[in-house]
Amino acid sequence: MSNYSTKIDEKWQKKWEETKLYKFDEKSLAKKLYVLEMFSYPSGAKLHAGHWFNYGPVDSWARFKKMQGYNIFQPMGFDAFGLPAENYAIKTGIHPKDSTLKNIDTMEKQLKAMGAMFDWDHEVITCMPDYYKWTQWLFLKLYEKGLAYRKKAPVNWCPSCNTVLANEQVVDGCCERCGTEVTKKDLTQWFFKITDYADELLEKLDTLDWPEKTKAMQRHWIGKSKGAEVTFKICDSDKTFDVFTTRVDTLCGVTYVVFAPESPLANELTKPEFKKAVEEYKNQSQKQSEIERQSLTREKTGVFTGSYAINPINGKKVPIWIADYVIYSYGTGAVMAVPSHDERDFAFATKYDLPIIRVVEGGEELPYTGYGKLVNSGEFNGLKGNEAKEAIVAKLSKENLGRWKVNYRLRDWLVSRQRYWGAPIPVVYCDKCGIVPVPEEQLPVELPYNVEFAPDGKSPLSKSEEFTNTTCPKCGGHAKREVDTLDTFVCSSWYYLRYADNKNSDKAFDKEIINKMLPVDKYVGGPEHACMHLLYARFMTKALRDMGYLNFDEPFLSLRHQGLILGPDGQKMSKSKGNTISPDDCIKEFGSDVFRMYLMFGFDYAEGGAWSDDGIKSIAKFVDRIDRIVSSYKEEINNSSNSRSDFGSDEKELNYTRNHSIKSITNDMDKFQFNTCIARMMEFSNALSKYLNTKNKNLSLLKDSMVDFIRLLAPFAPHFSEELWSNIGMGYSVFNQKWPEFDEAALVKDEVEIAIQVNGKIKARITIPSNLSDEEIKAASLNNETIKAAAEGKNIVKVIVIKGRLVNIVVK
Ligand code: ANZ
Ligand code: ZN
Repeated sequence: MSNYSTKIDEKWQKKWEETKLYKFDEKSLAKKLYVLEMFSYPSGAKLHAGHWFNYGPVDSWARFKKMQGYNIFQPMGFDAFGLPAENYAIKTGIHPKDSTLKNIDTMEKQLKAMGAMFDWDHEVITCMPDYYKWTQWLFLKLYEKGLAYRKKAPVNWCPSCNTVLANEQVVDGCCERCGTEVTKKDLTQWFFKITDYADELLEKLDTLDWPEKTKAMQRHWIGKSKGAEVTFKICDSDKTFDVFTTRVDTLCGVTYVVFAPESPLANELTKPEFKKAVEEYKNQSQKQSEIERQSLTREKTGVFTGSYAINPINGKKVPIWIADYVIYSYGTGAVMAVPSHDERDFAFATKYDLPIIRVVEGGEELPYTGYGKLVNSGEFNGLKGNEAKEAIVAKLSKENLGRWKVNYRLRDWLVSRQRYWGAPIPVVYCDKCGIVPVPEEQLPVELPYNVEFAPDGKSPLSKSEEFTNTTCPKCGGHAKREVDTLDTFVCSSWYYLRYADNKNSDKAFDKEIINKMLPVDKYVGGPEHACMHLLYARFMTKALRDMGYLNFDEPFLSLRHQGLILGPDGQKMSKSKGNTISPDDCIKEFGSDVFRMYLMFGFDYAEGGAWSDDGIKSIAKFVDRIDRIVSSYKEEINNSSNSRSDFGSDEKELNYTRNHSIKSITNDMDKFQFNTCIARMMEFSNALSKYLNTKNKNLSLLKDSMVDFIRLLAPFAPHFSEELWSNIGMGYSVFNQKWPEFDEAALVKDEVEIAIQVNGKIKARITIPSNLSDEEIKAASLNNETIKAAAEGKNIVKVIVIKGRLVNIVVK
């Protein structure tokens, strides 16, 4: 068994801490490298294998960069507000603050046991008043700028979490957190105007070194759509309404128009005799999720309002319907229906017997959704595609009945929550003054401790008289505090800024510091954050930039995702399935370096995969092997009196592997291909071991190779390598060593193996000196016994030499 154990872990962790080895050097910012892993949520479940998979390999990468001379800033903290602590409190009666702080304590210990280079001096905990004071400040700044506003709107409601949700938190119609189907409620809520940044959020994606898939998801979520807005008049009324269409060329084919059930105008234009049916329909559609409503296959339903509209292009009267396949929050919440060229309209018109008029040529059957020459379109007949669109918009715009329009799928970010464990929204409501922001000097608006937080759909803070009743900062009269709290995604939308200046008590952060420390150079975390955290953080950075608080455009220049570590059964780890792997147990058994190295070797970083007990055991054996190599190395160095100084073939072989390892590992580390790095380390260790068994060694080469080996190993097995480094008599610390460089000359092998073909078929392989000329290679090939036999009695027509690879002999 090896000498490596958790004792070694502890020994070096202590020393690292005492010597402040990983302290970020604030004075040398020229080579700063901000390495960030998504901070974790302090849940009761402690650190799991997934946290380790995020933090361990990335820490190794940061160590590699440190050895390359970078000044590493790698902070850690806790995303500490949020529902799980509150739900846990409801279940157990333990106050969220108490359970959260206790969990943070445990997780800090676990994180320290990992031995990562986290700079704990920069820790950030979002549920502490010294942090959320600034989250509230941010809210006030956005409010001043008109980027935070309150409005009544149909919003997503999770009946199980008892709170509203942002659009981004609704996944396939269900609550992202608990999986319950989301319903709609009309509520007055706070929003951040992320839509003001839709274009920049979209365009700047091209400049980012992010996984393509993640960029594609954000692009889709932002959903830029270019089309036209067309104004319809309502018959017997002076009212008008707009529709958004991407197919204005089909305008003459409109046979009815449709409003979303939530549309207030739809209510107004419903004729008395249709009121009852419309009311019923609205109630029923409220129960449907947005996904259901947008589903192409679901049977379309709707009701007639009794009113008509005028198609502005041809003056035709068309009926106005209400149907839930039209989404209130998209476009204008109303559509012009063209059943001949739109699938959904076609299904609807067929069901309700509405007219279907073809206006685009092409396809045999209707609906035909492609482009083609217009028909049944009066003066526009014969025009096609964009030309037709241009002509129609031109005509409409003369009477101000149509215009080009860009639409986005992205909606403003709903940030208020009807829950307890979050940052209170810093505004008060005064009978006289209305909405009054809490003045900055009065921040933080502290979250009171003694609150009845069991959920009943009302904000828990509303039940605290002490909290709600206050005086108006403007007029001094009686006022009530906002009782909703901020979505925890608001807390995490700016934590990477606070890390850089976490102790600042006058400001959220100092502009000068921030501008030097950011953007984050490498950000690593789960891919599930594509359309939430990663989008929100980008928005927040841009908003702060435009308010003059920082001067960069994007928070995270380079992003990587880690895959998912599954249980040994290939299933997602979960307590109920009993397939979880406890990092604590593994570390106790194998030491943290073995655990880390297994994670790096056993999986493709971006893919993850199923846990294997044999896998981690084989890494433990690898560590033992290294330990033995270093022992016999020491013996050799101490006892050998003579050493050869030249390079024989054994030396060349070792030196080749050594340099090859350095080159490949340096390359692969930058690509986050950790598994191949460890594979190279295994090869290198085999080469060392083999060389140690040769006689008459070149000790200087042996020493250089050993030193390089331990320097290469250091990022992957930080504690173990530090121990080995000291064992072979080198000074503290291996992490102050330079990353080894390779010698290109050593990578030129003296000999190469080439294949010899006869008429294109490989007949033999020979090993020849790599510096032979074409003529010499030719001669060597023809001299080979197998080839001689194969060519016997035949005419050699041609010999083609492809240097370093093969020779083809053409015979007849
Ligand atoms: C008439 C039309 C004719 C359309 C045709 C399509 C084909 P994207 O690309 O997603 O932006 N639409 C507009 N607002 C809607 C809403 N609130 N709810 C449901 N559907 C809505 O899609 C734009 C198209 O989706 C619009 O173009 C409109 O239908 C529909 F042959 O207008 B189209
Ligand atoms: Zn007032």
